[in-house]
Amino acid sequence: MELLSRLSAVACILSLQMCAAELGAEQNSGTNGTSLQDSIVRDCSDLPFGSPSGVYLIHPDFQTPTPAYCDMDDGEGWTVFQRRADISPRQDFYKDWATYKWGLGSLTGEFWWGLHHLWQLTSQLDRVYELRVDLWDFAEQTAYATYQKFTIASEADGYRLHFVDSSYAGDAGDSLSYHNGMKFSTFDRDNNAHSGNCSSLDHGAWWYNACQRCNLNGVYIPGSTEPSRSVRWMDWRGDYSLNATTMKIRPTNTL
Ligand SMILES: [Ca+2]
Repeated sequence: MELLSRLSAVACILSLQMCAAELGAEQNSGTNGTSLQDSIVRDCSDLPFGSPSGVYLIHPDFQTPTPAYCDMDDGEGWTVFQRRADISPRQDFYKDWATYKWGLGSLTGEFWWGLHHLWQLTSQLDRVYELRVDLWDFAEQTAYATYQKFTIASEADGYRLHFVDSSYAGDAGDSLSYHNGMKFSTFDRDNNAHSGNCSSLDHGAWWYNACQRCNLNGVYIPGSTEPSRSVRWMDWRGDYSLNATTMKIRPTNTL
């Protein structure tokens, strides 16, 4: 029963039909104890093992079908919420609060998924998320960083970033802990600790403090002479504008 429902859910996703209610009715009429909650694909980890990477409809709030890019390459089902890459024409990431709330770019290219969706997904009480950041430079070197119990607060709290202190692991260096506990800032919403607006100063949108050790939504400018504005991760390459980045989450089920 559960397998059939899962397969049905995937069929719904692949045909981009909104059939969550139908699946829920089917599940609720069953006798195997599963619930609507179990049948909904909330994040990419709910997709069947072996699903290919790509764009799927997920339901971060259990009901609203929301397109998301799922990285299935390691079989873990990562929900990707940010990607920078060497793609032309360039996606402009210097956008306002409303744009960062709902997302920008193309899910198959460069994009920001949306703070609203991130808040919905990470505010679930029964799932905790690991954040993974992957970085690429122009010499084909890569590095990564992970953080545990990643959450984004509500819009009323400025989509504040939080993860467990000292939970950094990886080989990229810890450039994100400086931003832990900060609200998100855009050029039209100064939520940072600097006297000016870090978003305007560093030409990006981020959980700026005063101001940053990483700026992954900065300006894509290889060889930049304006390092603070570039797509950088200070503790890996310093003042260096990166070739590519991704940010993604998966539930770890360790409350
Ligand atoms: Ca400020």
